[in-house]
Amino acid sequence: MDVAFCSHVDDEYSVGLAALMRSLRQSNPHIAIPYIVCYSEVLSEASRRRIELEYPNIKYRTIASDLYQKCCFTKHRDWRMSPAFRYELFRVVDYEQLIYLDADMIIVGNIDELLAYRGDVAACSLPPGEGMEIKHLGGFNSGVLSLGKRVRTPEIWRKLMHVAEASPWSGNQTVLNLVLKDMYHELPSEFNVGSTRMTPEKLVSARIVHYVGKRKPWQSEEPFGVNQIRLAGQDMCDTLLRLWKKYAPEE
Ligand SMILES: [Mn+2]
Repeated sequence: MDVAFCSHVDDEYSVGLAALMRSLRQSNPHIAIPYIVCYSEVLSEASRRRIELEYPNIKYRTIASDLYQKCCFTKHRDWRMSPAFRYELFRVVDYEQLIYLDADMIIVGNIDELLAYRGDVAACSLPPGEGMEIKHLGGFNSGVLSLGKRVRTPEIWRKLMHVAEASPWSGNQTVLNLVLKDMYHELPSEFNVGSTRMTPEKLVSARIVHYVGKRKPWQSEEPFGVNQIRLAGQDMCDTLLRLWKKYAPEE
């Protein structure tokens, strides 16, 4: 099977990726395809050990961060890793299909359907009202992306960079949508269920839970932001934190 997973991490997000990998192995023990872990500049030995304990087939790749210096973003969020690094996916030419997963996710159900997809772009659609600049246009959430070989080309990469450098955007999701929205295949929503509008019903049917927002579950001093707590409720946030901790790496 010429398919690989891919995530982008720094030393902090490696904690999220370790939990994601553990949840992947527990919910889908039959899956051991290559996992490309991308980082910019350095990834510590401790981070490497943390993820290598959780997944058997890791391949490291450095991000050519210099290429993305001219991409700027609005200040609504303090991005630790540049969101522009996501465009680097379009410079990975190996593998027929590349499945990108945000490191702030937990896999709780079978994902064979996601692995079986072959085509240009597959993603879950954005819930109505979400998506910052594209909230009135609709589009896809860029946290889970299956990208075929035909879209990982210098032409598409240049198109993304052209849009990315033209204006300060809220994140990469807007840019990816502006370039790729017309060709995307919609995955069932269970493959990327955002934490902010989580309900008990959605959680039961979810295959992938996405801890969206500024705060992350491994940031123990404040694992959820006020917006998340207001929208999902304190009880649901407690449930989501317990779920994440089931897969958290031992520190
Ligand atoms: Mn995310």
